[in-house]
Amino acid sequence: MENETKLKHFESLIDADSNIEPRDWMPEDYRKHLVRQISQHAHSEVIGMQPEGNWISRAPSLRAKKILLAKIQDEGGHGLYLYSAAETLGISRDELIQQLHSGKAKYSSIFNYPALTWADIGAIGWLVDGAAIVNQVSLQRTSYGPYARAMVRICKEESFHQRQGYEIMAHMMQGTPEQQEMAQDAMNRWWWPSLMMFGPHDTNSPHSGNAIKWKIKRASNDVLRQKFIDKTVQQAEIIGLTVPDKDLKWNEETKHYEHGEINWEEFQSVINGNGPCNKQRMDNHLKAHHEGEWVRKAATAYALKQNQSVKQ
Ligand code: BYC
Repeated sequence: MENETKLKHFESLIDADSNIEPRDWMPEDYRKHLVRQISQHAHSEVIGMQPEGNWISRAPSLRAKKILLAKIQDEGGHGLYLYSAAETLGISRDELIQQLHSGKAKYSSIFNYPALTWADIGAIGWLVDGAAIVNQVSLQRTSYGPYARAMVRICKEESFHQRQGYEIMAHMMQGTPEQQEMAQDAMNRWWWPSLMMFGPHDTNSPHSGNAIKWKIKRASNDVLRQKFIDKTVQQAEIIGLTVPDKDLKWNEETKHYEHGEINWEEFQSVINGNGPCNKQRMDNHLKAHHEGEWVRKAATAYALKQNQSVKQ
């Protein structure tokens, strides 16, 4: 087919809400857009294991430790589904990791903040996974088939993650004044970075135009952020936590909460490498990558040997 006919076919699939599959022709810009977004998403899942991983050995009970371990392993699994989805677009895992190490590929700003107390583990599950679910539920209907299918399973797991975080916060709010203070402090530190996870306002989001046109994004950054705020403020009230936003107020007409302005300078500074933990996160990733080299080599050699014996 001529390129123009191929483009028309691609557009007709998008218009009909059909998935684009790896075998289908797609515009180069669509492919690149997906590689950027899916790899950023995969890197976020894997780097996101670090703030929580730090607390496995300090979990306050065996039950809490088992739940945290399971959650962190889930995040590693999410990274693997997403790297596989990105690989269907014709880029290798090695190249994706190289792009992360060189700084060409980003990961979510949120994982550059430290987890200082056990209450932070509650706040991460409740707020960070809570924000991630709102975004990922909408991505279950994204136009690229392998990405949409990965999201279905990821969302089921994220919903357990969100509940375990909320349970920790609810528990602490029923505890001693010190525990309540710890929970409020974690809320104060994670609230604003969680809102930043949805990305810049729609008017400042350079990728949104194509993303909406190609149905990669099914809802805009601001729409998803608002959805998260509306449901989370009510959850905070139920357990007695205060949202650290003096401008937050319910608008009876729109039936939404209005919120104060996000500190976009902080967001830009964090995504440009200057957050409190950017260096630590990348150093840890590089170290684990180098230390795991022998495993990758052994796995590749084993796969080659298996292939040879099948051919013989
Ligand atoms: N952090 O035009 P825009 C999890 C960048 S992990 C860093 O709006 P787009 C979990 C953006 O990349 C779940 N950078 O972009 C794991 C772009 O820069 P580049 C993570 C950000 O792509 C472990 C520029 O700003 N979820 O749940 O249309 C433990 C302009 O932005 C961020 C995902 O990855 C950010 N927050 O929209 C616990 C969801 N926001 O690339 C939990 C998938 C924006 O031109 N991703 N930027 O250099 C998306 O839905 C979209 O990519 C975004 C941004 C909404 C994040």
